[in-house]
Amino acid sequence: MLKDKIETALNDQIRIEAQSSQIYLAMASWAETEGLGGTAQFLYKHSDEERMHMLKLVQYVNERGGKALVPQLSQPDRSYESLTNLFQTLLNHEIMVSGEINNLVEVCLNEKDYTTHNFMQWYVAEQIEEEALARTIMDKLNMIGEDKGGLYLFDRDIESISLTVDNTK
Ligand code: OFO
Repeated sequence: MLKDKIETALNDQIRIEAQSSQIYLAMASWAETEGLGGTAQFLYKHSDEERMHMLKLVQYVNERGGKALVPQLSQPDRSYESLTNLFQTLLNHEIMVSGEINNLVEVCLNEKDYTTHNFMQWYVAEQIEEEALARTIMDKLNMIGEDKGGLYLFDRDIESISLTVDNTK
């Protein structure tokens, strides 16, 4: 049985993962309308992955005798100044998420819930990968700058970048 504090913290994380999925969906849609098809596909995939992260938490909470809450979400930004602006927003968001996951891990330790602590390690590892990937993308975009040819190649290649992650585990 989950302690109340843990259940609340996990439900907060469900909301964050759902909101991440929503934000990346909005980013994907913006990219698609800007003719950035590769970037759009990358972000649609990213949005799906965040939904899986949410789902894993929903099922975990319910399996442990808690009640997962499906959250209300806020409207994400509809447009971005540029690809660099979009991916900087994504990186900042992932840094925020990593901080929230660390807080959740701390709650697990304080409450001596080692099962949830163990479950959360997947998310800790995932955040390292996602932040690293977002930083690599930002490095590339900073290198490219305003160069249209470079941006064309970036958009073509990003589609094949995978976000790590085996969500089946
Ligand atoms: Fe859920 O991994 Fe990013 O936010």
